[in-house]
Amino acid sequence: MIRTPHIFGGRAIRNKEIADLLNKIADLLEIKGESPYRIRAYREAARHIEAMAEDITAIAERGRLQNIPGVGESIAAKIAEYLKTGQLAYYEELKSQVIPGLAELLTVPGLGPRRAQAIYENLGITSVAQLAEAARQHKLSKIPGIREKTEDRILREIERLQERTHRLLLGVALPAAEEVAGLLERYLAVERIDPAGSIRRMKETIGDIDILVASTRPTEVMDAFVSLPMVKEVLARGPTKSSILTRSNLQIDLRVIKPAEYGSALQYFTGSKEHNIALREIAIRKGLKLSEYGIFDTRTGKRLGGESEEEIYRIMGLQWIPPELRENRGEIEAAAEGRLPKLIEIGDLRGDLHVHTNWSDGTDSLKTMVEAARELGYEYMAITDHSISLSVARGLSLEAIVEQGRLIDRLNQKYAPFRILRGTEVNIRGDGTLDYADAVLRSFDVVTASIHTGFGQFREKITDRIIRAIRNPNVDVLNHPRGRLLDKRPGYGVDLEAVIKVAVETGTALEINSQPDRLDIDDVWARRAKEMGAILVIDSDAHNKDQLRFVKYGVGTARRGWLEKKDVLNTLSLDRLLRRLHPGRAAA
Ligand code: DGT
Ligand code: CA
Ligand code: CA
Ligand code: ZN
Repeated sequence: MIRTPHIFGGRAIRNKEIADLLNKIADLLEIKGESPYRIRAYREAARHIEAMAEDITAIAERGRLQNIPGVGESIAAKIAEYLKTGQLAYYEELKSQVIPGLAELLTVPGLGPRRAQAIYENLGITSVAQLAEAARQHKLSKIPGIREKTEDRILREIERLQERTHRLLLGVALPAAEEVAGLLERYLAVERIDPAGSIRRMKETIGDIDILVASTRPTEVMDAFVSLPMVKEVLARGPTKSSILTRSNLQIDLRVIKPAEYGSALQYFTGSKEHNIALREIAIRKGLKLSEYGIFDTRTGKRLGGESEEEIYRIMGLQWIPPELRENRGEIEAAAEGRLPKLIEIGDLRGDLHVHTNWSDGTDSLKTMVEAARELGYEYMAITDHSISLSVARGLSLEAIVEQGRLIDRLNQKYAPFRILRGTEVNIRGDGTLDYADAVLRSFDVVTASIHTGFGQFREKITDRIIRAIRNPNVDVLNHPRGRLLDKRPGYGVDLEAVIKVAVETGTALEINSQPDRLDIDDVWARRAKEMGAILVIDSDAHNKDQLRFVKYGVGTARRGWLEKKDVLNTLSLDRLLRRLHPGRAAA
Protein backbone atom coordinates (compact mmCIF):
# COMPACT_ATOMS: atom_id res chain seq x y z
CA MET A 1 0.00 0.00 0.00
CA ILE A 2 1.24 3.46 -0.79
CA ARG A 3 1.00 5.77 2.15
CA THR A 4 0.14 9.40 1.60
CA PRO A 5 3.17 11.37 2.66
CA HIS A 6 2.98 14.19 5.15
CA ILE A 7 3.12 17.64 3.73
CA PHE A 8 6.75 18.53 3.75
CA GLY A 9 6.44 22.25 3.39
CA GLY A 10 8.27 22.24 0.05
CA ARG A 11 6.34 22.40 -3.17
CA ALA A 12 7.11 18.99 -4.64
CA ILE A 13 4.62 17.38 -2.36
CA ARG A 14 3.58 14.29 -4.26
CA ASN A 15 6.74 13.50 -6.19
CA LYS A 16 8.03 11.06 -3.60
CA GLU A 17 4.68 9.32 -3.46
CA ILE A 18 4.63 8.82 -7.23
CA ALA A 19 8.25 7.65 -7.27
CA ASP A 20 7.44 5.11 -4.56
CA LEU A 21 4.49 3.87 -6.58
CA LEU A 22 6.61 3.37 -9.68
CA ASN A 23 9.29 1.58 -7.67
CA LYS A 24 6.69 -0.74 -6.17
CA ILE A 25 5.49 -1.56 -9.67
CA ALA A 26 9.07 -2.34 -10.67
CA ASP A 27 9.41 -4.60 -7.60
CA LEU A 28 6.28 -6.51 -8.52
CA LEU A 29 7.38 -6.87 -12.14
CA GLU A 30 10.67 -8.22 -10.90
CA ILE A 31 8.96 -10.82 -8.74
CA LYS A 32 6.89 -11.84 -11.72
CA GLY A 33 10.06 -12.22 -13.76
CA GLU A 34 9.09 -9.65 -16.38
CA SER A 35 11.48 -8.16 -18.90
CA PRO A 36 14.39 -6.23 -17.37
CA TYR A 37 13.77 -3.37 -19.81
CA ARG A 38 10.30 -2.66 -18.50
CA ILE A 39 11.49 -2.91 -14.93
CA ARG A 40 14.32 -0.51 -15.62
CA ALA A 41 11.93 1.93 -17.32
CA TYR A 42 9.84 2.23 -14.15
CA ARG A 43 12.90 2.70 -11.97
CA GLU A 44 14.32 5.35 -14.29
CA ALA A 45 11.07 7.30 -14.28
CA ALA A 46 10.92 7.05 -10.48
CA ARG A 47 14.45 8.33 -10.13
CA HIS A 48 13.82 11.40 -12.30
CA ILE A 49 10.54 12.22 -10.60
CA GLU A 50 12.04 12.01 -7.14
CA ALA A 51 14.83 14.37 -8.17
CA MET A 52 12.53 17.00 -9.68
CA ALA A 53 11.99 20.29 -7.89
CA GLU A 54 8.65 21.02 -9.46
CA ASP A 55 5.50 19.41 -8.12
CA ILE A 56 4.31 16.62 -10.38
CA THR A 57 0.69 17.62 -9.85
CA ALA A 58 1.38 20.94 -11.57
CA ILE A 59 3.10 19.19 -14.48
CA ALA A 60 0.18 16.81 -14.83
CA GLU A 61 -2.28 19.70 -14.83
CA ARG A 62 -0.44 21.24 -17.77
CA GLY A 63 -0.52 17.88 -19.57
CA ARG A 64 3.28 17.76 -19.66
CA LEU A 65 4.05 14.49 -17.88
CA GLN A 66 5.78 13.08 -20.94
CA ASN A 67 8.32 15.91 -20.80
CA ILE A 68 9.80 14.31 -17.69
CA PRO A 69 12.88 12.30 -18.62
CA GLY A 70 12.13 8.59 -18.59
CA VAL A 71 8.36 9.06 -18.66
CA GLY A 72 6.76 7.73 -21.82
CA GLU A 73 3.15 7.54 -22.87
CA SER A 74 2.22 4.48 -20.83
CA ILE A 75 3.81 5.60 -17.56
CA ALA A 76 2.39 9.12 -18.03
CA ALA A 77 -1.11 7.68 -18.34
CA LYS A 78 -0.65 5.67 -15.16
CA ILE A 79 0.59 8.68 -13.22
CA ALA A 80 -2.33 10.75 -14.47
CA GLU A 81 -4.80 8.06 -13.43
CA TYR A 82 -3.28 7.79 -9.96
CA LEU A 83 -3.18 11.54 -9.40
CA LYS A 84 -6.77 11.88 -10.50
CA THR A 85 -8.32 8.92 -8.70
CA GLY A 86 -5.87 8.12 -5.93
CA GLN A 87 -5.66 4.60 -7.33
CA LEU A 88 -4.04 2.73 -10.15
CA ALA A 89 -5.83 -0.25 -11.61
CA TYR A 90 -2.62 -1.64 -13.13
CA TYR A 91 -0.87 -1.64 -9.75
CA GLU A 92 -3.81 -3.32 -8.00
CA GLU A 93 -3.88 -5.93 -10.77
CA LEU A 94 -0.15 -6.61 -10.38
CA LYS A 95 -0.49 -6.98 -6.64
CA SER A 96 -3.23 -9.53 -7.12
CA GLN A 97 -0.97 -11.54 -9.41
CA VAL A 98 1.84 -12.05 -6.92
CA ILE A 99 1.60 -14.19 -3.82
CA PRO A 100 -0.47 -12.41 -1.22
CA GLY A 101 1.88 -11.12 1.43
CA LEU A 102 4.87 -10.61 -0.82
CA ALA A 103 3.62 -7.13 -1.65
CA GLU A 104 3.39 -6.48 2.09
CA LEU A 105 6.99 -7.60 2.59
CA LEU A 106 8.07 -5.07 0.00
CA THR A 107 6.81 -2.24 2.18
CA VAL A 108 9.86 -2.78 4.41
CA PRO A 109 12.39 -0.19 3.27
CA GLY A 110 15.48 -1.80 1.83
CA LEU A 111 13.88 -5.19 1.27
CA GLY A 112 13.97 -5.76 -2.47
CA PRO A 113 11.99 -8.27 -4.51
CA ARG A 114 14.80 -10.81 -4.83
CA ARG A 115 15.29 -11.14 -1.09
CA ALA A 116 11.57 -10.92 -0.34
CA GLN A 117 10.99 -13.84 -2.63
CA ALA A 118 13.86 -15.84 -1.14
CA ILE A 119 12.42 -15.24 2.32
CA TYR A 120 9.01 -16.35 1.18
CA GLU A 121 10.32 -19.47 -0.49
CA ASN A 122 12.54 -20.53 2.39
CA LEU A 123 10.35 -19.66 5.35
CA GLY A 124 6.86 -19.19 3.92
CA ILE A 125 6.73 -15.70 5.41
CA THR A 126 3.89 -13.50 4.11
CA SER A 127 3.59 -10.66 6.59
CA VAL A 128 5.79 -8.00 8.12
CA ALA A 129 4.99 -9.29 11.60
CA GLN A 130 6.23 -12.77 10.71
CA LEU A 131 9.29 -11.26 9.11
CA ALA A 132 10.18 -9.35 12.27
CA GLU A 133 9.78 -12.46 14.38
CA ALA A 134 11.99 -14.50 12.02
CA ALA A 135 14.66 -11.80 12.09
CA ARG A 136 14.61 -11.76 15.90
CA GLN A 137 15.11 -15.51 15.90
CA HIS A 138 17.96 -15.18 13.38
CA LYS A 139 16.20 -17.34 10.83
CA LEU A 140 16.71 -14.93 7.95
CA SER A 141 20.50 -15.09 8.01
CA LYS A 142 20.28 -18.84 7.44
CA ILE A 143 18.92 -18.13 3.97
CA PRO A 144 21.62 -18.11 1.29
CA GLY A 145 22.34 -14.56 0.17
CA ILE A 146 21.18 -12.93 3.41
CA ARG A 147 23.90 -11.94 5.80
CA GLU A 148 23.53 -11.18 9.47
CA LYS A 149 24.08 -7.52 8.74
CA THR A 150 21.12 -7.51 6.37
CA GLU A 151 19.00 -9.33 8.92
CA ASP A 152 19.78 -6.68 11.55
CA ARG A 153 19.01 -3.93 9.10
CA ILE A 154 15.67 -5.48 8.14
CA LEU A 155 14.69 -5.73 11.80
CA ARG A 156 15.70 -2.14 12.46
CA GLU A 157 13.71 -0.95 9.47
CA ILE A 158 10.64 -2.87 10.61
CA GLU A 159 10.96 -1.46 14.10
CA ARG A 160 11.21 2.04 12.70
CA LEU A 161 8.22 1.39 10.49
CA GLN A 162 6.25 0.14 13.47
CA GLU A 163 7.39 3.01 15.62
CA ARG A 164 6.01 5.40 13.01
CA THR A 165 2.78 3.67 12.28
CA HIS A 166 2.02 1.16 14.96
CA ARG A 167 2.36 2.59 18.43
CA LEU A 168 -1.05 1.82 19.80
CA LEU A 169 -3.11 4.00 22.05
CA LEU A 170 -3.39 2.59 25.56
CA GLY A 171 -7.14 2.79 24.99
CA VAL A 172 -6.79 0.21 22.22
CA ALA A 173 -4.08 -2.00 23.71
CA LEU A 174 -5.40 -2.32 27.25
CA PRO A 175 -8.88 -3.58 26.30
CA ALA A 176 -7.27 -6.11 23.93
CA ALA A 177 -4.94 -7.36 26.67
CA GLU A 178 -7.80 -7.54 29.15
CA GLU A 179 -9.91 -9.51 26.71
CA VAL A 180 -7.16 -12.09 26.23
CA ALA A 181 -6.49 -12.25 29.96
CA GLY A 182 -10.19 -12.63 30.67
CA LEU A 183 -10.47 -15.63 28.38
CA LEU A 184 -7.27 -17.31 29.52
CA GLU A 185 -7.84 -16.95 33.23
CA ARG A 186 -10.68 -19.45 32.97
CA TYR A 187 -8.21 -22.24 32.27
CA LEU A 188 -7.16 -24.27 35.26
CA ALA A 189 -3.56 -24.32 34.06
CA VAL A 190 -3.43 -20.52 34.43
CA GLU A 191 -2.55 -19.66 38.02
CA ARG A 192 -1.99 -15.94 37.51
CA ILE A 193 -2.15 -13.68 34.50
CA ASP A 194 -1.09 -10.04 34.15
CA PRO A 195 -0.48 -7.64 31.31
CA ALA A 196 3.15 -6.48 31.68
CA GLY A 197 5.34 -3.98 29.78
CA SER A 198 4.14 -0.49 29.01
CA ILE A 199 0.49 -1.51 29.42
CA ARG A 200 0.99 -2.29 33.07
CA ARG A 201 2.78 1.03 33.42
CA MET A 202 -0.25 2.71 31.77
CA LYS A 203 1.90 4.50 29.25
CA GLU A 204 -0.18 6.56 26.83
CA THR A 205 1.03 4.62 23.82
CA ILE A 206 2.09 0.99 23.59
CA GLY A 207 4.64 -0.65 21.31
CA ASP A 208 3.56 -4.24 21.76
CA ILE A 209 1.38 -6.07 24.19
CA ASP A 210 3.13 -8.29 26.74
CA ILE A 211 1.20 -10.76 28.89
CA LEU A 212 2.61 -13.04 31.58
CA VAL A 213 1.09 -16.23 32.94
CA ALA A 214 2.16 -18.25 35.97
CA SER A 215 1.71 -21.94 35.32
CA THR A 216 3.26 -25.36 35.82
CA ARG A 217 1.64 -26.56 32.58
CA PRO A 218 2.95 -24.25 29.85
CA THR A 219 1.91 -26.45 26.92
CA GLU A 220 -1.74 -26.28 27.89
CA VAL A 221 -1.51 -22.52 28.28
CA MET A 222 0.10 -22.11 24.86
CA ASP A 223 -2.50 -24.38 23.25
CA ALA A 224 -5.23 -22.22 24.72
CA PHE A 225 -3.52 -18.98 23.75
CA VAL A 226 -2.94 -19.77 20.07
CA SER A 227 -6.49 -20.99 19.64
CA LEU A 228 -8.24 -17.98 21.14
CA PRO A 229 -11.07 -16.69 18.93
CA MET A 230 -9.33 -13.37 18.19
CA VAL A 231 -6.20 -15.02 16.75
CA LYS A 232 -5.64 -14.23 13.09
CA GLU A 233 -2.12 -15.54 12.81
CA VAL A 234 0.33 -17.36 15.05
CA LEU A 235 3.61 -15.52 14.59
CA ALA A 236 5.68 -17.77 16.83
CA ARG A 237 4.96 -20.69 19.05
CA GLY A 238 7.46 -21.90 21.62
CA PRO A 239 7.41 -23.82 24.90
CA THR A 240 7.36 -20.69 27.06
CA LYS A 241 6.78 -17.81 24.66
CA SER A 242 4.32 -17.37 21.82
CA SER A 243 3.20 -14.43 19.74
CA ILE A 244 -0.05 -13.94 17.93
CA LEU A 245 -1.51 -11.36 15.64
CA THR A 246 -5.13 -10.58 16.43
CA ARG A 247 -7.86 -9.93 13.91
CA SER A 248 -7.40 -6.24 14.53
CA ASN A 249 -3.67 -6.61 13.76
CA LEU A 250 -2.37 -6.26 17.28
CA GLN A 251 0.66 -8.29 18.23
CA ILE A 252 0.40 -9.99 21.60
CA ASP A 253 3.34 -11.77 23.24
CA LEU A 254 2.57 -14.28 25.96
CA ARG A 255 5.14 -15.79 28.29
CA VAL A 256 4.58 -18.66 30.69
CA ILE A 257 6.57 -18.49 33.91
CA LYS A 258 7.11 -20.98 36.73
CA PRO A 259 5.09 -19.83 39.73
CA ALA A 260 8.22 -19.59 41.91
CA GLU A 261 9.75 -17.13 39.42
CA TYR A 262 6.62 -15.18 38.64
CA GLY A 263 7.42 -12.10 40.73
CA SER A 264 10.86 -11.63 39.26
CA ALA A 265 9.58 -12.18 35.72
CA LEU A 266 6.71 -9.77 36.24
CA GLN A 267 9.11 -7.21 37.63
CA TYR A 268 11.50 -7.67 34.71
CA PHE A 269 8.91 -7.62 31.93
CA THR A 270 7.01 -4.69 33.38
CA GLY A 271 10.03 -2.50 32.86
CA SER A 272 10.68 0.14 32.04
CA LYS A 273 14.05 -0.80 30.77
CA GLU A 274 15.46 2.35 32.41
CA HIS A 275 13.91 1.42 35.75
CA ASN A 276 15.26 -2.13 35.51
CA ILE A 277 18.77 -1.00 34.68
CA ALA A 278 18.85 1.41 37.62
CA LEU A 279 17.45 -1.28 39.90
CA ARG A 280 20.04 -3.81 38.83
CA GLU A 281 22.86 -1.39 39.54
CA ILE A 282 21.58 -0.91 43.07
CA ALA A 283 21.35 -4.67 43.48
CA ILE A 284 24.97 -5.04 42.45
CA ARG A 285 26.06 -2.45 45.00
CA LYS A 286 24.23 -4.43 47.67
CA GLY A 287 25.89 -7.70 46.70
CA LEU A 288 22.72 -8.94 45.05
CA LYS A 289 21.94 -10.13 41.56
CA LEU A 290 18.55 -9.39 40.07
CA SER A 291 17.24 -11.17 36.99
CA GLU A 292 13.98 -12.34 35.52
CA TYR A 293 14.52 -15.63 37.39
CA GLY A 294 14.90 -14.25 40.87
CA ILE A 295 17.04 -12.29 43.27
CA PHE A 296 20.29 -13.93 44.36
CA ASP A 297 23.14 -13.42 46.78
CA THR A 298 26.08 -12.73 44.49
CA ARG A 299 28.70 -14.26 46.78
CA THR A 300 27.00 -17.53 47.68
CA GLY A 301 24.74 -17.75 44.62
CA LYS A 302 21.86 -18.51 46.94
CA ARG A 303 18.40 -17.60 45.66
CA LEU A 304 16.76 -15.22 48.07
CA GLY A 305 13.37 -14.81 46.43
CA GLY A 306 11.39 -14.16 43.28
CA GLU A 307 7.90 -15.46 43.83
CA SER A 308 6.39 -12.02 44.32
CA GLU A 309 7.37 -8.50 43.30
CA GLU A 310 6.89 -7.22 46.84
CA GLU A 311 9.51 -9.68 48.03
CA ILE A 312 12.03 -8.48 45.47
CA TYR A 313 11.65 -4.81 46.32
CA ARG A 314 11.72 -5.66 50.03
CA ILE A 315 14.97 -7.62 49.75
CA MET A 316 16.44 -4.62 47.93
CA GLY A 317 15.43 -2.43 50.86
CA LEU A 318 12.74 -0.62 48.87
CA GLN A 319 9.02 0.01 49.15
CA TRP A 320 7.06 -1.80 46.45
CA ILE A 321 6.91 0.63 43.52
CA PRO A 322 3.61 0.94 41.63
CA PRO A 323 4.19 0.09 37.93
CA GLU A 324 3.08 3.55 36.75
CA LEU A 325 6.08 5.08 38.51
CA ARG A 326 8.69 2.74 37.06
CA GLU A 327 10.34 5.12 34.63
CA ASN A 328 13.51 5.92 36.58
CA ARG A 329 12.26 9.40 37.36
CA GLY A 330 13.20 9.40 41.03
CA GLU A 331 10.91 6.58 42.17
CA ILE A 332 13.76 4.33 43.30
CA GLU A 333 15.27 7.02 45.52
CA ALA A 334 11.82 7.79 46.93
CA ALA A 335 11.17 4.10 47.61
CA ALA A 336 14.53 3.79 49.38
CA GLU A 337 13.57 6.66 51.68
CA GLY A 338 10.04 5.37 52.19
CA ARG A 339 8.47 8.46 50.69
CA LEU A 340 6.61 7.16 47.65
CA PRO A 341 3.35 9.03 47.09
CA LYS A 342 0.10 7.30 47.92
CA LEU A 343 -1.18 7.37 44.35
CA ILE A 344 -4.73 8.28 43.46
CA GLU A 345 -7.01 5.35 42.64
CA ILE A 346 -10.00 5.17 40.36
CA GLY A 347 -12.28 4.61 43.36
CA ASP A 348 -11.25 8.02 44.70
CA LEU A 349 -13.20 9.81 41.98
CA ARG A 350 -16.57 11.08 43.20
CA GLY A 351 -17.78 12.54 39.95
CA ASP A 352 -17.03 13.74 36.43
CA LEU A 353 -16.85 17.41 35.46
CA HIS A 354 -16.67 17.22 31.66
CA VAL A 355 -19.45 15.35 29.88
CA HIS A 356 -21.41 15.88 26.66
CA THR A 357 -24.93 14.94 25.71
CA ASN A 358 -26.93 15.00 22.50
CA TRP A 359 -27.75 18.62 23.29
CA SER A 360 -24.40 19.33 21.59
CA ASP A 361 -22.11 16.76 19.95
CA GLY A 362 -22.66 13.82 22.32
CA THR A 363 -24.74 10.87 21.16
CA ASP A 364 -26.60 9.91 24.35
CA SER A 365 -29.37 11.81 26.09
CA LEU A 366 -28.76 13.74 29.27
CA LYS A 367 -30.83 11.22 31.21
CA THR A 368 -28.84 8.26 29.83
CA MET A 369 -25.56 9.92 30.81
CA VAL A 370 -26.84 10.61 34.31
CA GLU A 371 -28.00 7.07 34.82
CA ALA A 372 -24.64 5.74 33.64
CA ALA A 373 -22.82 8.05 36.04
CA ARG A 374 -24.94 6.83 38.93
CA GLU A 375 -24.12 3.25 38.01
CA LEU A 376 -20.43 4.10 38.31
CA GLY A 377 -21.11 5.10 41.89
CA TYR A 378 -20.56 8.82 41.36
CA GLU A 379 -22.12 11.49 43.56
CA TYR A 380 -22.24 14.13 40.87
CA MET A 381 -21.67 14.91 37.22
CA ALA A 382 -21.40 18.20 35.39
CA ILE A 383 -23.09 18.42 32.00
CA THR A 384 -20.73 20.54 29.91
CA ASP A 385 -22.07 20.81 26.41
CA HIS A 386 -20.33 23.09 23.94
CA SER A 387 -20.95 26.82 23.78
CA ILE A 388 -22.63 28.86 21.12
CA SER A 389 -19.83 29.72 18.67
CA LEU A 390 -18.80 26.11 18.26
CA SER A 391 -21.43 25.45 15.65
CA VAL A 392 -19.68 22.32 14.31
CA ALA A 393 -20.36 20.79 17.71
CA ARG A 394 -23.86 22.27 17.89
CA GLY A 395 -23.00 24.69 20.68
CA LEU A 396 -25.88 25.76 22.91
CA SER A 397 -27.74 29.05 22.42
CA LEU A 398 -28.81 31.10 25.43
CA GLU A 399 -32.34 29.72 25.12
CA ALA A 400 -31.00 26.18 25.02
CA ILE A 401 -29.00 26.78 28.21
CA VAL A 402 -32.12 27.85 30.03
CA GLU A 403 -34.11 24.93 28.71
CA GLN A 404 -31.35 22.44 29.58
CA GLY A 405 -31.18 23.98 33.05
CA ARG A 406 -34.86 23.27 33.58
CA LEU A 407 -34.42 19.66 32.52
CA ILE A 408 -31.49 19.33 34.92
CA ASP A 409 -33.58 20.76 37.79
CA ARG A 410 -36.30 18.22 37.08
CA LEU A 411 -33.91 15.29 36.90
CA ASN A 412 -32.16 16.41 40.07
CA GLN A 413 -35.41 16.01 41.95
CA LYS A 414 -35.83 12.55 40.55
CA TYR A 415 -32.27 11.35 41.16
CA ALA A 416 -31.38 13.05 44.47
CA PRO A 417 -29.07 12.74 46.31
CA PHE A 418 -27.15 12.32 43.05
CA ARG A 419 -26.48 15.79 41.74
CA ILE A 420 -26.35 16.92 38.14
CA LEU A 421 -24.31 20.10 37.93
CA ARG A 422 -25.14 22.73 35.35
CA GLY A 423 -21.99 23.20 33.36
CA THR A 424 -20.57 24.37 30.07
CA GLU A 425 -17.50 23.82 27.95
CA VAL A 426 -17.17 27.43 26.97
CA ASN A 427 -15.12 28.23 23.91
CA ILE A 428 -12.12 30.51 24.37
CA ARG A 429 -12.21 32.88 21.44
CA GLY A 430 -9.20 34.01 19.43
CA ASP A 431 -8.60 36.99 21.72
CA GLY A 432 -9.07 35.12 25.01
CA THR A 433 -12.62 36.34 25.63
CA LEU A 434 -15.29 33.75 26.25
CA ASP A 435 -18.33 32.75 24.31
CA TYR A 436 -20.89 33.75 26.95
CA ALA A 437 -21.19 36.96 28.95
CA ASP A 438 -20.12 36.88 32.60
CA ALA A 439 -23.72 37.06 33.79
CA VAL A 440 -24.47 33.86 31.83
CA LEU A 441 -21.32 32.15 33.07
CA ARG A 442 -22.29 32.94 36.66
CA SER A 443 -25.51 30.96 36.22
CA PHE A 444 -23.58 27.69 35.87
CA ASP A 445 -22.37 25.49 38.70
CA VAL A 446 -19.20 24.61 36.77
CA VAL A 447 -17.52 26.47 33.93
CA THR A 448 -14.88 24.63 31.97
CA ALA A 449 -13.06 26.46 29.18
CA SER A 450 -11.33 25.15 26.05
CA ILE A 451 -9.58 26.21 22.91
CA HIS A 452 -11.01 24.66 19.77
CA THR A 453 -9.72 27.01 17.07
CA GLY A 454 -6.71 29.11 16.20
CA PHE A 455 -4.15 26.43 17.07
CA GLY A 456 -1.68 28.06 14.72
CA GLN A 457 -1.25 31.24 16.74
CA PHE A 458 2.20 32.22 17.96
CA ARG A 459 3.30 30.94 21.34
CA GLU A 460 3.01 34.28 23.06
CA LYS A 461 -0.42 35.02 21.64
CA ILE A 462 -1.90 31.62 22.47
CA THR A 463 -0.40 31.74 25.96
CA ASP A 464 -1.85 35.21 26.62
CA ARG A 465 -5.18 34.07 25.26
CA ILE A 466 -5.40 31.10 27.64
CA ILE A 467 -4.20 33.15 30.57
CA ARG A 468 -6.80 35.80 29.87
CA ALA A 469 -9.48 33.12 29.85
CA ILE A 470 -8.47 31.52 33.14
CA ARG A 471 -8.18 34.92 34.81
CA ASN A 472 -11.93 35.23 34.34
CA PRO A 473 -13.14 34.40 37.85
CA ASN A 474 -16.05 32.40 36.46
CA VAL A 475 -13.77 29.81 34.86
CA ASP A 476 -13.24 26.80 37.11
CA VAL A 477 -11.39 24.37 34.82
CA LEU A 478 -9.06 24.66 31.86
CA ASN A 479 -9.77 21.71 29.58
CA HIS A 480 -7.12 19.75 27.64
CA PRO A 481 -4.49 22.44 28.23
CA ARG A 482 -2.09 21.39 25.47
CA GLY A 483 -4.56 20.58 22.71
CA ARG A 484 -2.58 17.65 21.42
CA LEU A 485 -4.05 14.66 19.65
CA LEU A 486 -1.77 11.66 19.85
CA ASP A 487 -0.62 10.57 16.40
CA LYS A 488 -2.44 13.45 14.74
CA ARG A 489 -1.45 16.80 16.10
CA PRO A 490 1.13 18.11 18.55
CA GLY A 491 -0.10 20.48 21.22
CA TYR A 492 -0.50 24.16 20.53
CA GLY A 493 2.68 26.09 21.07
CA VAL A 494 1.63 27.23 24.50
CA ASP A 495 3.94 28.22 27.35
CA LEU A 496 2.36 25.79 29.78
CA GLU A 497 4.66 26.76 32.61
CA ALA A 498 3.28 30.31 32.46
CA VAL A 499 -0.30 29.04 32.27
CA ILE A 500 0.19 26.78 35.29
CA LYS A 501 1.62 29.65 37.29
CA VAL A 502 -1.54 31.67 36.69
CA ALA A 503 -3.76 28.64 37.33
CA VAL A 504 -2.15 28.30 40.76
CA GLU A 505 -2.82 31.96 41.43
CA THR A 506 -6.46 31.86 40.32
CA GLY A 507 -7.20 28.38 41.67
CA THR A 508 -8.26 27.19 38.21
CA ALA A 509 -8.12 23.42 37.94
CA LEU A 510 -6.13 21.91 35.07
CA GLU A 511 -7.74 19.01 33.33
CA ILE A 512 -6.32 15.60 32.65
CA ASN A 513 -8.61 14.78 29.76
CA SER A 514 -9.05 11.00 29.69
CA GLN A 515 -9.89 10.54 26.01
CA PRO A 516 -7.28 7.96 24.93
CA ASP A 517 -6.05 10.11 22.05
CA ARG A 518 -5.71 13.17 24.28
CA LEU A 519 -4.48 12.30 27.78
CA ASP A 520 -3.91 15.99 28.11
CA ILE A 521 -2.16 17.23 30.21
CA ASP A 522 0.19 14.29 30.18
CA ASP A 523 2.06 12.54 33.00
CA VAL A 524 5.11 14.78 32.94
CA TRP A 525 3.12 18.01 32.97
CA ALA A 526 0.73 16.68 35.60
CA ARG A 527 3.67 16.10 37.89
CA ARG A 528 5.08 19.53 37.15
CA ALA A 529 1.71 21.16 37.77
CA LYS A 530 1.44 19.41 41.12
CA GLU A 531 4.94 20.52 42.09
CA MET A 532 3.97 24.07 41.23
CA GLY A 533 0.94 23.81 43.51
CA ALA A 534 -1.83 23.45 40.94
CA ILE A 535 -4.99 21.41 41.39
CA LEU A 536 -5.95 18.94 38.69
CA VAL A 537 -9.21 17.35 37.61
CA ILE A 538 -9.60 13.97 35.87
CA ASP A 539 -12.42 14.14 33.34
CA SER A 540 -13.82 11.73 30.79
CA ASP A 541 -14.97 14.29 28.17
CA ALA A 542 -17.43 11.49 27.39
CA HIS A 543 -19.53 11.88 24.25
CA ASN A 544 -21.52 8.73 25.05
CA LYS A 545 -22.18 6.71 28.18
CA ASP A 546 -19.49 4.08 27.58
CA GLN A 547 -16.82 6.76 27.43
CA LEU A 548 -17.44 7.68 31.06
CA ARG A 549 -15.15 4.75 31.81
CA PHE A 550 -12.26 6.43 29.99
CA VAL A 551 -11.29 7.99 33.33
CA LYS A 552 -9.27 4.88 33.98
CA TYR A 553 -6.74 6.15 31.43
CA GLY A 554 -6.81 9.59 33.00
CA VAL A 555 -6.19 8.02 36.41
CA GLY A 556 -3.29 6.06 34.85
CA THR A 557 -1.81 9.31 33.58
CA ALA A 558 -2.33 10.95 36.96
CA ARG A 559 -0.58 8.06 38.70
CA ARG A 560 2.31 8.31 36.24
CA GLY A 561 2.40 11.97 37.25
CA TRP A 562 2.75 11.03 40.95
CA LEU A 563 -0.66 12.50 41.82
CA GLU A 564 -2.42 11.72 45.07
CA LYS A 565 -6.07 12.00 45.93
CA LYS A 566 -5.61 15.46 47.41
CA ASP A 567 -4.24 16.79 44.11
CA VAL A 568 -7.45 16.05 42.22
CA LEU A 569 -10.56 18.23 42.43
CA ASN A 570 -13.16 15.59 41.61
CA THR A 571 -12.17 13.43 44.56
CA LEU A 572 -13.99 15.97 46.73
CA SER A 573 -17.44 15.15 48.04
CA LEU A 574 -20.28 17.14 46.48
CA ASP A 575 -20.50 19.51 49.44
CA ARG A 576 -16.82 20.26 49.53
CA LEU A 577 -16.69 20.63 45.76
CA LEU A 578 -19.53 23.18 45.77
CA ARG A 579 -17.97 25.10 48.63
CA ARG A 580 -14.71 25.25 46.75
CA LEU A 581 -16.30 26.31 43.48
CA HIS A 582 -18.59 28.92 45.04
CA PRO A 583 -17.30 29.93 48.45
CA GLY A 584 -19.90 32.69 48.73
CA ARG A 585 -22.92 30.73 47.69
CA ALA A 586 -25.23 29.21 50.30
CA ALA A 587 -25.29 25.43 50.33
CA ALA A 588 -27.84 24.02 47.92
P1 DGT B 1 6.69 -0.71 24.41
O1 DGT B 1 6.28 -2.11 24.11
O2 DGT B 1 7.62 -0.12 23.43
O3 DGT B 1 5.54 0.19 24.66
O4 DGT B 1 7.51 -0.71 25.79
P2 DGT B 1 7.76 -1.89 26.83
O5 DGT B 1 8.26 -1.23 28.06
O6 DGT B 1 6.57 -2.77 26.96
O7 DGT B 1 8.99 -2.63 26.20
P3 DGT B 1 9.17 -4.08 25.54
O8 DGT B 1 7.88 -4.64 25.07
O9 DGT B 1 10.26 -3.92 24.55
O10 DGT B 1 9.74 -4.94 26.73
C1 DGT B 1 8.97 -5.26 27.88
C2 DGT B 1 9.80 -5.10 29.11
O11 DGT B 1 10.89 -6.04 29.12
C3 DGT B 1 10.50 -3.76 29.23
O12 DGT B 1 9.66 -2.76 29.75
C4 DGT B 1 11.63 -4.08 30.16
C5 DGT B 1 12.02 -5.46 29.74
N1 DGT B 1 13.13 -5.36 28.81
C6 DGT B 1 13.10 -5.52 27.48
N2 DGT B 1 14.31 -5.36 26.95
C7 DGT B 1 15.14 -5.08 27.97
C8 DGT B 1 16.54 -4.82 28.07
O13 DGT B 1 17.28 -4.79 27.09
N3 DGT B 1 17.04 -4.57 29.31
C9 DGT B 1 16.25 -4.58 30.42
N4 DGT B 1 16.78 -4.32 31.59
N5 DGT B 1 14.94 -4.84 30.36
C10 DGT B 1 14.40 -5.08 29.16
CA1 CA C 1 5.58 -3.95 25.24
CA1 CA D 1 7.35 -7.08 24.00
ZN1 ZN E 1 -15.43 18.37 25.64
